[in-house]
Amino acid sequence: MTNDNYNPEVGKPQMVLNKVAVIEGDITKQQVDAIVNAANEALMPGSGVCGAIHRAAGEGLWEECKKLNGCETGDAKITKGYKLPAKWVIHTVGPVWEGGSYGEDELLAGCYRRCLELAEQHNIRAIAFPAISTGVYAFPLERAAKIAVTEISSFLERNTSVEQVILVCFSKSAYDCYLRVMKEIS
Ligand code: AR6
Repeated sequence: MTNDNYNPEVGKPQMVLNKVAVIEGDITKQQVDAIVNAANEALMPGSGVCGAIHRAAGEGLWEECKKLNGCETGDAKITKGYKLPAKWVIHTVGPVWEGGSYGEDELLAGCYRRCLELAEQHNIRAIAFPAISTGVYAFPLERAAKIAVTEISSFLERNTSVEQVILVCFSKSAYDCYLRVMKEIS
């Protein structure tokens, strides 16, 4: 029997979203191959998640970051994880929120894409992301979460090397927001 309504694309977002988990927690504690750092263009130890990652990784991380010549907004660079449980840290620089008309959405999408490209190049199977730009850089959380989930699922649709993506939320409200967005998009 043929089904004229058959569409192989239906269900695909749901399938790739099975590889995405949302948790509330501290990214520095994640037992994954790589964690993503919401960094600054100088790749200096800062506050927020960046400060926590540098503290947990130890001096070696900052020594390696110094040699990388910084990182542009929307781009990403990779280092070792030093004392972290994760083998790698992927440093990406999210945009500073300036109202939304300065290419912030596309820059943030670029962060997720570049991190996942680096993950693919380094055979990273499990990767954890914080909510890039949503702290000091003040990107609205729900808008950022939609961009994160959209970019991650479109990457997972065309790439099978990354098997697990963990979205690490640092508060219950961020966790609830991500879950809402995941439901909307799936
Ligand atoms: N684990 C997971 N998420 C965390 C953690 C943690 N340990 N700590 C904070 N968050 P932010 P940005 C969340 O400010 O907005 C730094 O100084 C936090 O609740 O760390 O991209 C850098 O050096 C928020 O939702 O990064 C840059 O200068 C999210 O991580 C600048 O801040 C991102 O908040 C980057 O700002």
